[in-house]
Amino acid sequence: MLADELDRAAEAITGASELALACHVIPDGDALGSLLAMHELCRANGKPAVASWAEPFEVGHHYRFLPGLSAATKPADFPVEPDVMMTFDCGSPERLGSLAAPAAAARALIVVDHHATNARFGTVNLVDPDAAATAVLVRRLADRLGWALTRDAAICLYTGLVTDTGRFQYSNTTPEVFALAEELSAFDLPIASMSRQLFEEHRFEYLQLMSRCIARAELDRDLHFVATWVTQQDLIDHGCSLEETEGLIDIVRRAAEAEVACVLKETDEGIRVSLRAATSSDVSKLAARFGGGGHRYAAGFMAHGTIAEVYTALRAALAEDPPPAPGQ
Ligand SMILES: [Mn+2]
Repeated sequence: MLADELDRAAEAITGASELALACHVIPDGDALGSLLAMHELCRANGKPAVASWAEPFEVGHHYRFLPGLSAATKPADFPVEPDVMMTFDCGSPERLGSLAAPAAAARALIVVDHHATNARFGTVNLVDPDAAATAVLVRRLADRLGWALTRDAAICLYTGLVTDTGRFQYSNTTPEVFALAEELSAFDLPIASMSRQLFEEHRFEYLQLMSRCIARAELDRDLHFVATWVTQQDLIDHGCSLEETEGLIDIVRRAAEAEVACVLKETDEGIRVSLRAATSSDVSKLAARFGGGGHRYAAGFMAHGTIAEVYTALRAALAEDPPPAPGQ
């Protein structure tokens, strides 16, 4: 069935006069990497294409080295009624932000994604929850199109692969992941500098903000739940952007006593909640109870109210179905 969808996607791409490419809001490494890889492959193969994501039209500090960023189109200049549109790493139309409107208006919509909770909102749904990253699906699609990879595309795809597998550490790190990593690494990728920029480098101001957030983190030993939060005042006090705090959850989730980890962030649109499961819990189900989604081990949602209100509601939901101790 996925082979059929690959055929249909390739057919739609081949027949398109222009492709309108988009990924989810506040793009992560896989969303940006998949989007920019496809844009680069379109360029290399003479297919007119535009690439964008909804406001805030910015990229996190960790992704600024990605080739092709400067060729992205502002969301305001994105086609209103695209002929063929493609979305990357996007589980639902809402995750497209303001680009949900062109997605709804497009003649054909190719959804390329690996979220199990994907709403299959395309006319073609290239959705494989077993794929470690959307980047894996972009590679398969390029193969089906007969499009050879370029070094810039390889850098973008590797970024998607290495970020969504947590540097080849999560359980989604399959033989296919290593096979693709091997193929991509043959393009003389700057592995060491990419690793530092993607995972290690932070501004000193962020390290200090992180220390404040870690200091206030709360561990509920009965619920096996650890949580902290970031307020807008924290960002002002430390001169940090919200995007910069993306990796905070990866520090919080290291608490050995916790099965579920959480970071709540105050944004202009509401409270953004990130969830992680350590071992056997499925946080995508928890996120879905609040209208969100994601993967078994990594999920999230947006909520109205204050941090305290959302935190209380989340704890109440967890108490109804308490997660086991980690490792059980
Ligand atoms: Mn992804």
